[in-house]
Amino acid sequence: MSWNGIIDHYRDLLPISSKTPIVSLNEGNTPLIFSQDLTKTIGLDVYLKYEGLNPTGSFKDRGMTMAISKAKEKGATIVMCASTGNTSASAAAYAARSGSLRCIVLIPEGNIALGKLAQAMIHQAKVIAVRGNFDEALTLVKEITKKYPVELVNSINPFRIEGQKTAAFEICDVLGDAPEFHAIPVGNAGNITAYWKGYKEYQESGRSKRLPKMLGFQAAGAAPIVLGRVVEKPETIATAIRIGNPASWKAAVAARDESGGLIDSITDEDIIAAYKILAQGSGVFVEPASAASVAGIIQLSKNRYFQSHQRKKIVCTLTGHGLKDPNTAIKNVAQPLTVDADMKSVLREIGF
Ligand code: AN7
Repeated sequence: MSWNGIIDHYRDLLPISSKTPIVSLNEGNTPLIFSQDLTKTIGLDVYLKYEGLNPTGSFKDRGMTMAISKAKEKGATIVMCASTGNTSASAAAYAARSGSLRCIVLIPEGNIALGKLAQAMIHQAKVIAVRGNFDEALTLVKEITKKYPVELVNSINPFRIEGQKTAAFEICDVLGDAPEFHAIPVGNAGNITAYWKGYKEYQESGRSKRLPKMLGFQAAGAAPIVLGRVVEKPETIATAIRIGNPASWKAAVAARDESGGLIDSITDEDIIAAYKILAQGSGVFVEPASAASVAGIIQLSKNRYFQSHQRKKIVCTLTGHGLKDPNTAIKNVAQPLTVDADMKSVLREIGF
């Protein structure tokens, strides 16, 4: 059976009608990869939901197919978002795919990964770098889209959440039920909101029985939900989640509390350690923000949080592909050596 994207597959659980023009790049249906390496470390069965394998390399595509389809249905001509990079890459691609929508993106100057910038540009979005951070850019976008005929496609757009909840459906479909725990990075907090909505709806519709405890992780320098206050100058190496005032703050807290989970913070050091553990122990290359979910569960495991839950299932969402941010990868590993083009020199380097 061919896969034609999340709207086609989960149509009956999405606010879509026969009149909605579907704009899709066949997103979704991403692999759920069992990690032997992390299962050994954590003591739970660890599965990785590799969202970096979506068409533009991040989970945003699930939300964007919905937001762009609904914008087109409404007759919009321009869409706009603020972005730490992945939303802009996805919006730009889906706007191009729509064949009619113009796309405008505001990014924080100097703080978006190279691959994401390249994507927004090649898809011909109007890219505007602001001298400020994501939160300031989002405030501008909210004001502009309120006053002008421009459709907002950040995750405060409810159709984004609708699309993104399908990742939870896919996990239940593969595992036969929801896992006991779900770990996820938290930035603007749309995705944790979407997963929780998805898990609840699948249970209500009788397609799954269990509800997972939601475990959200923010970077220590950008952890407003953990601190309980806005962070004016968020800082982290994980630029995707360099956000100090998340739009879906309340919904994330509700997901945490209703599920009996938690939202915690991890240091940049631990994020980079988990980033390498994923690449080197599981063979999965993600961008730094995505490693937050794995860094988080390693930390919880060290604190014996999972002690009485041996062999239960935990799913970690890996939100974006490692190729988005090649600079961070190269900076954090040993550089390749250059040798003369002769057998002796090469063999010496291999250790023969
Ligand atoms: C790789 O692109 O906010 O908590 O503007 O790109 O739903 O915001 C990106 C967020 C995690 C956090 N991992 O998700 C944007 C943007 C990656 C991300 C998050 C983002 P939310």
